This record gives sequence, C-alpha cells and structure tokens, in this order.
Amino acid sequence: MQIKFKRIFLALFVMCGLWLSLRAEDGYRLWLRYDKIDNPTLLLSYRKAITGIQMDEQSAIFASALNELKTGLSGLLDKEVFVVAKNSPVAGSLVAGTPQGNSLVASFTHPEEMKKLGDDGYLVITVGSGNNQHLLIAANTDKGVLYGSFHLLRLLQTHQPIDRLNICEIPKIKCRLLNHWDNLDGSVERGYAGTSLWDWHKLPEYLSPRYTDYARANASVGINGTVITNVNANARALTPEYLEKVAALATVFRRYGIRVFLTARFSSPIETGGLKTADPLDAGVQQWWNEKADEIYKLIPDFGGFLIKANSEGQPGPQDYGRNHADGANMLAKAVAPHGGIVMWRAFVYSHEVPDDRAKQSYSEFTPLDGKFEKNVFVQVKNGPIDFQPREPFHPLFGAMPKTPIMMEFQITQEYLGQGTHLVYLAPLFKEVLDADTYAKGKGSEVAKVIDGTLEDHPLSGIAGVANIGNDRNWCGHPFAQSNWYAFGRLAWNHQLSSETIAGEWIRMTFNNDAGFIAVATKMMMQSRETTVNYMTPLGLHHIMAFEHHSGPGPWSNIGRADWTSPYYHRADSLGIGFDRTSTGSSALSQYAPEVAAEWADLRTCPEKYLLWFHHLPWDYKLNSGETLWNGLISHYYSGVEGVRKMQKDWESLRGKVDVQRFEHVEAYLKIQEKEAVWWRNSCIQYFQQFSNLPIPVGYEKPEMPWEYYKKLTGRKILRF
Ligand code: BDP
Repeated sequence: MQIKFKRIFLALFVMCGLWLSLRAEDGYRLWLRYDKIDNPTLLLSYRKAITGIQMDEQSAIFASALNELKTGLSGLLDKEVFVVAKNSPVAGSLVAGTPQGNSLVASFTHPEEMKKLGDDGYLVITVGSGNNQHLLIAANTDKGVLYGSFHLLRLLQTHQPIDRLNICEIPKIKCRLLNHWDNLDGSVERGYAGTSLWDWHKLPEYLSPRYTDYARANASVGINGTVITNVNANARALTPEYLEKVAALATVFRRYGIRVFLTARFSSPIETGGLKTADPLDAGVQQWWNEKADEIYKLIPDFGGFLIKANSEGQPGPQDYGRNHADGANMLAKAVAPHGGIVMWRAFVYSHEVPDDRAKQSYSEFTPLDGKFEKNVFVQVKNGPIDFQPREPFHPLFGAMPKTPIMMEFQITQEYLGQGTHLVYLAPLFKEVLDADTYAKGKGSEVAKVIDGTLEDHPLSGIAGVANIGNDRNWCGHPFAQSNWYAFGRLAWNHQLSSETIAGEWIRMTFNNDAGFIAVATKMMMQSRETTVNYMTPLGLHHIMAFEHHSGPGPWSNIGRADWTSPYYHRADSLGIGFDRTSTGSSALSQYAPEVAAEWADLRTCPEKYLLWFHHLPWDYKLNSGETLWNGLISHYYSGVEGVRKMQKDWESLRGKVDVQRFEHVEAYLKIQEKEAVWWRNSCIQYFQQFSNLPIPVGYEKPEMPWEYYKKLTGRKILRF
C-alpha cells in the first residue's frame, strides 16, 4: 500500500544496506536511528505493506516530512526511495469527504470534524480494502502531517503492526517549548553536555547541520518552540547583530514547525537602547519595546515571543521602579500582541529581604495579580515551590490563579539530580507533578488540567523544559539523558502517557527491540529516580546539596543568604529534623486547597515522601514501616546506594545486547554514580548523626570516612567542573 499525504509526491523504495545494529554508536542519532529492521518476518510484512509515498502539497514543512520518510523508510525497510510528484485522487476524495471502510475517517473527513485536529493534530489511518488499501496521514496543516510522519516511523521503529491503523492524535498542550539556558559566550548555565549548540561566532552565514538534526529530534516528539537564550539574559541578544543570527536559526527551525523565542533582559532599554530608565509605565520605554518587537518580527515573522526572569536572583525588573510583575509583563505583551507573540513571565521569585519561608514567596507575590495580566501572558511556574529538587510537592500556584494561563517549567537538565553522570529517568518526576490533584475546583483538578487549560477553559496552554542539550556528540552527555528530552516532549504532547510506555518507546528506538533488553532497561529507568531521591534527599528532605556546584551533598552548606543554605531547609537539631510548614511553623500549607493542606498537615495522612518537607519530627518518630525516623532515614540512604548497585548489575546483564561504545559509556557513568551515591549517603548520615546522637544500626556497611572528609570535597569543583 502507499502512504499518502494530504496531496503531494509519490515515492518507491528499493534495497541496499547491512544490518548494523551492533556497530559502534556514538549516540548522535538519538532515537531517530533508522537501521534495517532486524526481524525478518516483520521486515517482509512492512515491505509488502509500504510500496510508496504520495503527497499532495508543497511547502518547506512538507519537504521535511518527505525527507524524513525517505530517510527513515529506506533505512528501516532497506529499500531505496523513488519520488514521483503526482496528485492523489484518493487522498483528495477522502479529504473531500467520501471515505470508505473506516469509522475514524468517516467521522474525521467532514470539514467540521477535521477542525478538531487543530493546527497540530493528525490522523494516521488505513483506508480502503483488499488490494486498494492506503495509509493516510491527514492533517489541517503541513505541521500536522510532519508529526504524523514521525508517528508512522515510530510505529515501524518500535515494531508495531501497521495493517489496520486508526490513529487520531491531538496534542493536549499548545505551546511545547524547550528553554535553553545558553549564554552568548557559548557556555550553558547548568549544562552538562558540552557548550552551547548555537555557534554565534559563525552565524548567520554558517548553519551547522546540527541545527537541522536538533529540529528533527524536537519535531519527532512534537516540540514546537524553543527559547534559545538564558533566563539570566544578556541585553545584546536583542541587538540587530544578534537578531540577524537568531533569524538564521529560525529559518532552519521553521521547516520543522518550531518557533523561536528569546529571553528579554528587562533593563535592555537602558543597556542597549540608551534610555535612562526601564520603567514599564514610561512612554519612552514602552515605545522602545514596541519598536524592538517590530524590528524582530520584520526579521522573524513567526517569532514566538519573550521569556522573562525579573526581580529574581538579582535580575532587573519592574519592581526596581516600584511597579509589579503584571506591569512589566503587560508592557512586553502589548509590544508582541499585534504580531501574535506571547510573553512567558516567570514566577521563580524570592527575596532575602522578605523574612518568609522561601517556599511561600512566589505564591504570595503572584496570586494578588491574578486577572491583571494581558491575554497573551503566561505565568511560568516551576514544578515545585523551591527549585527543581529531586522531589518536591507541586507548586501552590497551580490552581491558585484561575484567571491566568499557567505554564509549567520542568528542568530536563539534571542540575540537582546528579548532573551529567547519573542515570535518572525523569518521566516519573514529571508525571508525579502532572498527576497531582490541586483540588482547585474539587477532586479531579490535577496540575495537568491547570496547564493544559481545561480546568479554567483557557485558550492558551503551555509547558517548558529546561534543556539538557549541548554540543557533546551525543547531545545530552549521558546516553540515558536523551530519554529525558524524549520523555519531556512526549508528555508535553500527551500528559496521559505512562512513564513506562515512554521508556519502552525510547529504548526500542535508541537501542533495540529485544524483549529481554527492553524489560531490564525499562526496570532500570523506572527505578532510577526513586533510587536517586533515596541517596540524596529521602523522606521530603530538600536543598541539602553543596552550594558551590549543586551536584554533591552539602547538608552543612552555610554560605550566602540564609535561604541559600542547607540548615535553613533541613533544620536538624537534637530534637529532630525537617521543616515545619504547618500552622505551627511557616504555614506554607495554607497556600494549598483545604483538602490538600489537611492531608499533608496530618501526620496520619501525609505521604512519607513529603514528611520532612512539611514537618519537623523527632528522631524516634515512628514511620509506617515501624522503624524510627532515624533508622528509616538510614535505610533509605542505604537502599539508594543499593539501587545504583542493582542498576550496575542489570546493565552488566545486558552486555553484548548493545553496541560496545554505548555499553561502556553507561558502564563507566554507573561507576561514577555508585561512587557519588556512597558520597551522598555517608556524608548526610554522618552529618545528621551529630544531631541525632544515634548509631548506624548493625548490618550496614560502615562509612569509610568521617563527614568532615566529605565536607572538604565539596570545596572543590568535583568531576564535572
Ligand atoms: C536555579 C539555578 C540557576 C537559575 C535559576 C532560575 O541554579 O542557575 O538561574 O534556577 O531558574 O535552579 O532562574
């Protein structure tokens, strides 16, 4: 059968190539490896099923879809591709509404029904019968067809049946963005995979082929926008010199349906505009931004808009002029609105002048502004109220600003989760937050519904992930870190997918389809995040990493302002440990809906994973397991280390089932992870032991060094710095 696009080309395929699945691999191809299918029966059936491609329109995005299908199918099916441009009466008639033999087509070929697919949705369906069957990829836009093409390739890559396809996909969230914390000097803030992908020095003239591969990878999981500069912004990014470079990148990304966004430094009108103020209520400042927006859109007609970090960690902002966040956001929103742009205003704010619990400050500053933002403004909120910790309860702003579209900000780069060398699959972390119930409008008001816009019927919806991508040959540093980029994209498209499903897809596409391999690798990935929480911050502990690098342990870290130190958060003393955020403490719990607050305030119902986040408890407090808090803490730390050792054994059992290059890469990193898990365990336990004055129960291996030894280690920039 032929694959048909709405209308365009025809292509056929012929054989060539070798079975290459165990050749050395450097990871460059990510999950878009199109090696010949290694199951002969399946290969035969796919070859029989797919005889050609026919498309019906021409655009740059269609060309990308066609290229991908040609490359993908010729690799997977081991056939060469011929392309013949030709109109498709079949596809034409289907789109016009005379479908046959398929209920989904029947319901979707009516123009009104097709509208439900929106700009990004698509159908991948089998139509017709007998010898007259076709695979139809149909969409309202060329972007939808591109996404449908990647879907079809994924089916083949993961060895799924394609004989009676009946797929209808509509993304749940509209803006699915990566946030790059890339600086103009080529460094990446919190990046662990080399330097920035953007080669500013050679732009706009030289467009590295990597830009296209980056765009392909994003489009393959439905990511449709990218903020290419750091939130700690540099005003130069908005000067003509740099805008020309940004425009060049935008030409590449546009072919894959990806819009470019920039961070805006609030003080730009002063720094590069020569004005005396950046006051958002000043007419001259407003005019400067309006003109800047006009200038940008002239160069980049589909420019997405601005992301802003303001009055946070020393960044300039409207409060410098006695104005509020809404004043600042609205000024920028008005500048981009005539061009269809949006503003993403970050809620990551906390001030050392406010003596309140840092976990409360963002909510306190932003909830009074609900309803005061322009229509094209998102408030972008980190998943938890502190800062991308291995585990945090969801941020209290989710569900608390019903009149404002709230954008989720996840961190894909593993700043606090072992950085470049720990295997931590983040989909379970993302899901835990997305699935959490805010009770904003009663039971069933999950965070996912807040951000996909359905809870309050917002036309705008968005999700962002702080990228883990750099110019390392394999893009993300750790071979398994690619799975976090992949998982972010898949969940941004459909937050109802399970972590296991996504892991399974990624493993099949990235490594192989061997059932034994998939089972072991999936288990490793699925347990990895809990393992990491156990050896870093079990039972609700948080922010006890070393101040200097955020990688290793530092429960003793006492540098800088109070809310940058560890004792501020763990509050260990002779009586116990944990941060009391109930009404007897900081009352942070009062920022949640009453149902949530009541559950977490009550020790009988507070999930143990959040125990020390919300409660200061005595060392002999009894856990559900019957152990004392002290002994429970120890068993979590030890089980974390054991979890890493189990991963090492599991990986060892896969030797020979994956190419040597990637096998050894992961093997070496697991060694580092084991060493660092022991480092976390030994130093945290012994540090806290000073307060508990209790022994490490017999049977556990003895820490080989005292905690002071580990404390010295944190003074160095260890391993990755
Ligand atoms: C913290 C990072 C810092 C970022 C900041 C932010 O350590 O580098 O600038 O978040 O999100 O996690 O603005």
